[in-house]
Amino acid sequence: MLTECELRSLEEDGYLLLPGLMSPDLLAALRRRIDDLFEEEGASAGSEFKQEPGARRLANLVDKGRVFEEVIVTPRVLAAVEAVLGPRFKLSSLNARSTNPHSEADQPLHADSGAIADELGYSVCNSIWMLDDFTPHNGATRMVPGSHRWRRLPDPEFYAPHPAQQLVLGRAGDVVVMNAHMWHGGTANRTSAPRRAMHAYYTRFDQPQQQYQKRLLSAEVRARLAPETRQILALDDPLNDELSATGSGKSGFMK
Ligand SMILES: O=C(O)CCC(=O)C(=O)O
Repeated sequence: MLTECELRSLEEDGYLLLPGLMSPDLLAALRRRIDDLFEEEGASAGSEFKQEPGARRLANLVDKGRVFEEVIVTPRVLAAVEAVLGPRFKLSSLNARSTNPHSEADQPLHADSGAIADELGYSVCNSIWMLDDFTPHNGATRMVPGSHRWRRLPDPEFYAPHPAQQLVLGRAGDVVVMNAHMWHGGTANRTSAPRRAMHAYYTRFDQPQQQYQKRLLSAEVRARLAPETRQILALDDPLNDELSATGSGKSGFMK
């Protein structure tokens, strides 16, 4: 499913760009649903998780449209996540983030959930679904290749450019899978249009979900899910219930 070269990028750099992973129809459906949700949710958008100055966010997306149930089980993405986390993992959260036009600040460099690799290895892996082109000026994500192997977190005030950082550019429809221990962060959007992305975030079986899916999903959505989708959401997993009922909700940098 992944080539040697793709696996090596993930292992050594900590990220892998999957160009054109979304079909034009999927891209259009995701944009449409996400724009509608921003409109419907207004000032409360993102409040199930966290809100962020300079960007609009949506949280708990699996509960908000059938199209999202499909994306969380995309085979190429799951193969890359498995290469990072090993065979036992689950969705941690599905969010959208749209960097505002003329936003002023970069996000600080961070590792997602403030996680550090432990004796079992890596525990967090994210995928960034580009719903707009990521250009040098509109808030593309910066990444510090190889930093997932350093096993430490950046200073929480690391807003300055890191000497080794790369701006990850791509076209709408591309997906980047990243080892989320790798230091990264969104950058300021210096254009007049928003830069939209969706984040499908996965975690190892022994960690809490960032958003406890069993509690957040409506009965109607839960009733229609395919077995594979239930599994990736850890809906029938007593260990996840124990871990996530109290322990979820952590961001890499937002309070
Ligand atoms: O949307 C992006 O460019 C990255 C965002 C990110 O790293 C985060 O919100 O934790």
